This record gives sequence, structure tokens and C-alpha cells, in this order.
Amino acid sequence: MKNLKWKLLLLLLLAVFASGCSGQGEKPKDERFYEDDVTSEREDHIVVGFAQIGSESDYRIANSASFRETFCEKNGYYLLFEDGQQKQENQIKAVRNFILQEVDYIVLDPIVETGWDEVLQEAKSAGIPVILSDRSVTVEDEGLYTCWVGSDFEEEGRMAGLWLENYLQAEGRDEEEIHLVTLQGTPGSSAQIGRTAGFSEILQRHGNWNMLEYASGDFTQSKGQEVMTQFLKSYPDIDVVISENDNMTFGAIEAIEEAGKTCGPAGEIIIISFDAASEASFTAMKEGKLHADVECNPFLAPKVDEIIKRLERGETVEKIQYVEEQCFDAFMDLDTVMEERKY
Ligand code: GYE
Repeated sequence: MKNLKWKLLLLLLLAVFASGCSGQGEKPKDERFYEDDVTSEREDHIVVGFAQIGSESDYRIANSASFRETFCEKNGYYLLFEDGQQKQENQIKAVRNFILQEVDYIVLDPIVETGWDEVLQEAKSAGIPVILSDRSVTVEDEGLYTCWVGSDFEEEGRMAGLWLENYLQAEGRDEEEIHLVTLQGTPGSSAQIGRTAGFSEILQRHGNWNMLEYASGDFTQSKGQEVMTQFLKSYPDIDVVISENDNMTFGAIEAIEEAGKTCGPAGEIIIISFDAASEASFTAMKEGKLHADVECNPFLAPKVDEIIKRLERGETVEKIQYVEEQCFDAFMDLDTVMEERKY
């Protein structure tokens, strides 16, 4: 009898011990990956791999800063930041690397829209959600990414076109033959495709608007300056420059001044830009060198953070999430605009 009691007690202890250890043979996902090279700090955080495009513009610098600030350890994240140096192949490598590292989420800012099917399929097969930020992709299966948060680039293009329409009308030039050139962003990028398409919608409404040429300045100041210099050589009678980002605009202004011409409300050529993401854009408007600037909000990381938190709680998220934007111009009280602006 006494013996039986002890045996039962022993069995009970074994059962308790076994249940307390259950699952210990198999380490959680993050631990398996990080056991060699990663400190315990990472284990307690949500690991996010961010495949950034590069550092081609003021927008991009602000966008990277937004990610580094938001996805910090204090906020519960461990951020793996990869700079693609303006090359899609580098971004694809970065995504593959994130998959190998078994990150919890991948955030991708795709330099161009096409060419992502394969690597996104790999992420999907690995069970890693992909959030697109800023630019988007064109893929066969929309299920290859969880959602996209960014700007409505077509709407931005339309805003630029409508601004020009109103301005020319106010100046009494709505019947005049108007010669335009466009400095485009990186060919095939969402920002280039959308802005060109949106502006072209308004362009088509005006038989007297003559678009002389589209050429890419790749969203950089140096190429913007180079292309504008060529435009000025080819066309002596440019009335309007549409420049698909501010850094190309800064280059274009230099090219215009070097050619002995002037632009902005204080000059001859009308110039319209996109981004308004840095003080320099407002300075150009205040100095009368730039007419209008359509805002493109680079502070997307808090939105992505919100999305990840929702996914962590098992909630569903909207597939496309646009940020709100507006158009600024040199005729506004820009000091007040800047003071009241959230960023
Ligand atoms: O306008 C430009 C940057 O994708 C919206 O990329 C972004 C664009 C932005 O280099 O300045």
C-alpha cells in the first residue's frame, strides 16, 4: 500500500515535469535563428527588414529617418535596414536575406513596379508578410503582399495639372500656345508612372499645351541639372517645366540660371515640382524661384507601425492606404504653412 502511494506520487511528479517542459525541445522561430549571433534583446522584439531604395533625394533621407526613428528597440522593434543603392537587384538580395534571417515582417519600397513576383513568392512561401511602403509593385497575384501604404501619385500629377490650369487662366494665358517639358523620375517607378499619368490627364484637356519632351533625371539633383541643360539647348521657348521631384527641380533651377534665364514667379519660366519634403523647397518658393510644389509625405513609418501592430493582434488591414497631401505655392503665406505643418 505504502509502495503504491509512492509510485503514484512519482508518476504525478513526472507528469507535472513533462507538461512544464513541453515544447522545450523545439525552440521558437526567432531563437533558432538568433541562437548563434544575436543577443537576447532581438528575441523580445518584432524583427522588421526594411529594403530601402537608396538616398537619392531629400524625400528619401526623410523617409529613412522616419523608419529608423519609428522602428527602434524602445518601440518594440529590431530593424534590419538595407540600402539598395538605387538598384533593384540589391533590393531583391536584401529581401532574400531577410527571408533567410526569418524576420517577422518585410517592408519593401520597390524602386520600380515590375520584377518582384519571384522574390515576393519566396517571402510568401516562408510565411513572412510583406508591406509595401511609398512605391508599389505590379504583380500577377496581389496576394503576394499584405498591403501598400503610400501616396496617390496620380492624384499628385492631377493636382499639378490643375494648379497650372488655374494659374494660366488667372494670368490670362489660357488661350496661349504653352510649351512644356517634363523632368521625369526613375522610369518605371510608381512615383514616375503616377505623376506622369495624372498630369497627362489634365494636359489632354488643353489642345494649346504642347509637351515638347519627357526625359528622366532619375530623381537626382545632378541628373535634373544635366537634363534641364539639354532641354534648354534643344528648346529656346520653354514656358513650363514639370519636375517630378524637388531635387531634380533644384538642379533644373541651377541649369536655368546658368543658361542666363530665370524661373519662378520672379522669373520667366513656370516651374512646378513634387515632394515639398524639405525646407529647401519652401525656400525656393519664398525666393520666387519655384511656383508650386505638390506635397509627397515621406513620413510613412508610423503608418507601417500601425499596420504591423494590427497584424500582430490578428486584425485585417486595408490593402491600399493613401496618405493625405496638398499643393503649396509661392503665393501662400508659407511661413504660417510651415509653422502649422506636422512635419
Ligand atoms: O518623390 C522622390 C524620391 O517615391 C515618392 O522618390 C517617392 C519619390 C520622391 O526619390 O524624391
